[in-house]
Amino acid sequence: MTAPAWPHCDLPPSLSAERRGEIALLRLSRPEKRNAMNLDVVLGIEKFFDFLPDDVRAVVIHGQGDHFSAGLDLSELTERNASDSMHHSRHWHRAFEKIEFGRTPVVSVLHGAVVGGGLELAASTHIRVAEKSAFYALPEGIRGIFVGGGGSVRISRLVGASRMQEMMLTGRTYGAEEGLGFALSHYVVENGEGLARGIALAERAAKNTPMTNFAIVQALPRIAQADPDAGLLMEAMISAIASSDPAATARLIDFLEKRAAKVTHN
Ligand code: 1HE
Repeated sequence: MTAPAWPHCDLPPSLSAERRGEIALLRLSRPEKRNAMNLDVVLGIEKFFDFLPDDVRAVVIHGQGDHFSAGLDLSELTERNASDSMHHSRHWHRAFEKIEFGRTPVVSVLHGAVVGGGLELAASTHIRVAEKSAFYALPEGIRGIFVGGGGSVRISRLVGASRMQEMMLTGRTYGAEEGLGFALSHYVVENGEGLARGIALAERAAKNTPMTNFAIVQALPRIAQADPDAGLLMEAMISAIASSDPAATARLIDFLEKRAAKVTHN
């Protein structure tokens, strides 16, 4: 049975989407090509985030079939000149920026190959849940190309430029568990359990106030990249705005009057 069409915008057949309460699920649906991303997919991702309904509070991205994504659809590359390739890369940048700096937290659920542009997509999400089958690689070096979906900014930020060089120079793969060591994986779960965990985490993040999530998604990465003086000033301003939100006051009173959950560690 095919999922009903996403009513908020037209998506290409290689993408499908559905609602689960406050959460929207976006699925890469091109398993016969291992969810390799052609321009249709990239533009579809951008459109999905452009037309995300206001009442969606978090998004989960996952992949159909045995792999999250084999990256760039390499069949598109053979006919492009340098100028086409540059503009093509800028499409990827725009689409993934909508994820990284959008209105909601975005969770990616990873399994099988998370390679090349697939890893660039995952790196633009805020929380990464990896099933044990997931493996990370940047085969661009082997293919005679370079990252073009924001990887040199986002992946190098996660793993460090040195490790990224090593991955690209040698084609080395890292597994889900190894990815925990450098934030490619935030969670590792059994095979087949990623989507449920990803949805649970998205639902958890969706319970934060919209203002706090805005600060975490929009402000925090910019503060982290700013010079420390400007960063601390931005932090003070965002912190003041977030804590003056009536929703924050209500939560603080709930805690002080013993109605809110304590922080627990199990
Ligand atoms: C593809 C692609 C693709 C599979 N573009 N068609 N990415 C890569 O270098 C990874 C290339 N793919 C692989 O290494 C393997 O396909 C996988 C490890 C991901 C999966 O292996 P497997 O055995 O399950 O599948 P398969 O038999 O290799 O592939 C099934 C089909 O998908 C086959 O097509 P078919 O017509 O023969 O059935 C493959 O050709 C096709 N396919 N991957 C096009 N990537 C913004 S810049 C980003 C730069 C990059 O992402 S570079 C990394 C590219």
